[in-house]
Amino acid sequence: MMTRLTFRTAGESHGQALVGILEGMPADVPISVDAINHELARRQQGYGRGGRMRIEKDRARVLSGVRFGHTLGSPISLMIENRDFKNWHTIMPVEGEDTGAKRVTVPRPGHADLAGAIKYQQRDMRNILERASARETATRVALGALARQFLQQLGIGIASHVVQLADVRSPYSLIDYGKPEWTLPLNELNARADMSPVRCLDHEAEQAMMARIDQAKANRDTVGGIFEVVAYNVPVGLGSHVQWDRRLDARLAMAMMSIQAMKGVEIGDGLGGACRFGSEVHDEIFYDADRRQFARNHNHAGGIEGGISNGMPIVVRVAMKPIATLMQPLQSVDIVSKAPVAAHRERSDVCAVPAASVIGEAMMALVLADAVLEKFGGDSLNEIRTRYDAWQEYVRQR
Ligand code: EPS
Repeated sequence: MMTRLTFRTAGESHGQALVGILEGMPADVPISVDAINHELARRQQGYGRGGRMRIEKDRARVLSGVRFGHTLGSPISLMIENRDFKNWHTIMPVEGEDTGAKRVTVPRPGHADLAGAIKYQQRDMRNILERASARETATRVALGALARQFLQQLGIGIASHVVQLADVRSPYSLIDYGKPEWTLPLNELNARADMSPVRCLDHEAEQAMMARIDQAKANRDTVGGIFEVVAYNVPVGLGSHVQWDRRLDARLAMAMMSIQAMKGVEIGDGLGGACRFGSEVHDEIFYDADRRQFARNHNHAGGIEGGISNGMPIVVRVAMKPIATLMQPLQSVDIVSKAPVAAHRERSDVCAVPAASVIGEAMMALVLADAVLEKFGGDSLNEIRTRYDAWQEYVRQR
C-alpha cells in the first residue's frame, strides 16, 4: 500500500533490539534524533501501562541515511535497544540449546498465540508472541517520527487524543472541528492531550477514564478504547479515486488496522454517518473569496472525498480492543496435554489506549509522507518544496 516511502521492522519483544528501515525519504530533510526520542517517550506514557515501561526508556540509534542532521536520500536504518534483554538473554539467545525455560504452551484467547503456533508449527508459543507483541510499535513510532519531520517541512501537522475508554466518553470529537464549539487550534491539540495521563481533553472524562483503569486493574482485567488522529494543513489532492489501492482512506484504514489490537477504523463520521440522512452527512461547498479557496462549514467527511484529500483536516478514529493478557486469565487449553487450563499470564498492561494514539499518529505520518511523495515526487526536499508551492499556488488560483 505504501509505494514511494516503504518501511520494514524487525525484532522480538524480549530480544536484543528492535530495528527499522525507512526507504524513500528524500535528501536534505533536517532530522533531529531528539525529536525521534520525544515521540518514543510519548508512546511510553499513559495511565495503565505495566511494569515493562519502568524497565525500558526507548531511545533510537540512527545507523544510516542521515549525516550532519540531514537525510541523504539513502535508506535510513535505526535501532532501539531492549533494556529488558539483560533479564532474558538465557531465554532469547540467538544460538544454543532450548532448555524449555519460559516455554508457553497455553494460548491466550484474543492473542496470536494459538493461530500463530498452528500456522508456524511451533510447540512453544513464545516463538509467536515475541513478535506479535505491540513492543514492535516502538519502531513504527521512530520511523513515523522521521516521516513527521519531513511533513513538518511542508507545514503538515499530526495530533491525536483519546475519545473513549471502556464506556467513558470524552465530550470532544474532531468531527466537531469547524463548529463554533470547537475552539482548540489543531496545532495545540497534542500539547493539551499530552498533559493528560490518558490523553483526554476533558478533565471530568479523564478522571472517569482513570477510574475505569483502576477498576480493571483491581479486577485483574483490561480495558480498550477509541482514539482520534488528525492531520492538518494537508494539501488537496493526496490519494486518488482511480484505483482501489490508491484511495487515501483505504490506505489509512489499513495502516491503522495493522496496529496490534486495533479492531475498527472510521474516517470522519464513519459508522455514525450510516444512520443519518445524506443532507446531515455531506459537507456543503462554499467559495471563500477572501482566502481564495473552496470552504466547508463541517468536516463530516474527515478530509477525504473519493479517496482524495480535500484540504480539510483528515480525521481517523480507531478502536482498540482490551489487551488480551489478563491477570485473571480466561479459560484455555494446554496445547501439549490438551487439558483445560487458565491462559498463560505474562506481565502486561491494563490499558494502552493513550500509547496507541501516539502510534496512530506515526502511522498517519508514514502514510501521508508516502502520499506526498507520490503526488510531488522529487529526490530532495528542495525539489519537492518547489513543486509543493507551485501546487498550492495552482489550487489558490482556481
Ligand atoms: C506486550 C506486553 C508487555 C508490554 C509490551 C506489549 O510487555 P512484557 O510482556 O515485556 O511485560 O509492556 O509493550 C512494550 C514492551 C512496549 O514497549 O510497548 C504485548 O504482549 O503486546
